[in-house]
Amino acid sequence: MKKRVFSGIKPSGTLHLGNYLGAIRNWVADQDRCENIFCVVDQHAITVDYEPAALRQSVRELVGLYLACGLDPEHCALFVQSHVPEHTELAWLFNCITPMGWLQRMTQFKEKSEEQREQVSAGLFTYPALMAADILLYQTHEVPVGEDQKQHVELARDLAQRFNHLFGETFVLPEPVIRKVGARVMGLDDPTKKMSKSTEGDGHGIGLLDPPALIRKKLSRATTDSQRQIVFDPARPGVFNLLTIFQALSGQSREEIEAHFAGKGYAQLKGDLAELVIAALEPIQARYHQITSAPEYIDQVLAQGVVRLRPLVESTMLRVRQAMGLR
Ligand code: ATP
Ligand code: LTN
Repeated sequence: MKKRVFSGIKPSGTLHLGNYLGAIRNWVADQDRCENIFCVVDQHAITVDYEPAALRQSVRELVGLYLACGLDPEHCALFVQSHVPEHTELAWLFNCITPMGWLQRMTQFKEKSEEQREQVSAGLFTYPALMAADILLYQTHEVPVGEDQKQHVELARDLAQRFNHLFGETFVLPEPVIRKVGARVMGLDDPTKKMSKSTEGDGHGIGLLDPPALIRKKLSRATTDSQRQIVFDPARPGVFNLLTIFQALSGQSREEIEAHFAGKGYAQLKGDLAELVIAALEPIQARYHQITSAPEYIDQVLAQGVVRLRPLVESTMLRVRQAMGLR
């Protein structure tokens, strides 16, 4: 039996290289071996300040990028979270059995609530219960994500265990799947912070739709250091990040890459890396423009995803409602 895989991305801005290397690329690579469910988690995107029109636009862009990166609707159910209302129903039920202390420990909440000085919503706090609902609703075995989401997937697993203990065996216990290379791509402007869709600044991230000239410019300005040797040294985060991106895209070993750059300078590293990134993104961008020129196609893929998932959603929810005494 194939393992069932679930993952999702927030439509909170244009996807960057970190989202690609940490998440989507790995989903694509494993799609033949697994039963795949990939979601655009729009209800997670509304936990912080947002613009409704921009959200609507981002949802479509994200689905277009899923397809352009190589997710095949024949092998994957692709859908938008809010189109399956059971996600929020299950999230409420989970809210009622999630200890406050578990949520208070979440590092993403601590970081995001500091950014949202004006108003921190209750939704931002209970965000992991909704994420657990996304995952557990589909009886998921594996959740491929970047390093930053490990804590949330572990909370989902703990909740599944807690539910099974309180109400009887109902949920599969999911596991995070995190690749060794590319699971935490750092910002080009500040290599001590992870590359994020929602971080402002022209030189922060490389967008999957960035044109070649912009990619060259951003990389040429990436923060490095005043040393000379081009080696994988975690104590030198700028150079380490550039080399890690190089490793993820070239598939070469660290030794091969260090040998390639021996005796060369940062300008060469940045230039070679730019060409590697451009070559990786070019086919994605071409497919994206082709897919988005026929917008009905995206609607059709999304509708098909929801239809395919219905039986599984209904069978889980029936068991959950009965187990909790709601039926
Ligand atoms: P936001 O800035 O709005 O929080 P984000 O850029 O962090 O967005 P998410 O939608 O939270 O992106 O993440 C989507 C997927 O990409 C997740 O699996 C996440 O772990 C992964 N991911 C996000 N940022 C990185 C990164 N810098 N390196 C590797 N993987 C990442
Ligand atoms: N919280 C994740 C996005 C997300 C997700 C999920 C990832 C929401 N639901 C279910 C994997 C599985 C994030 O911020 N990147």
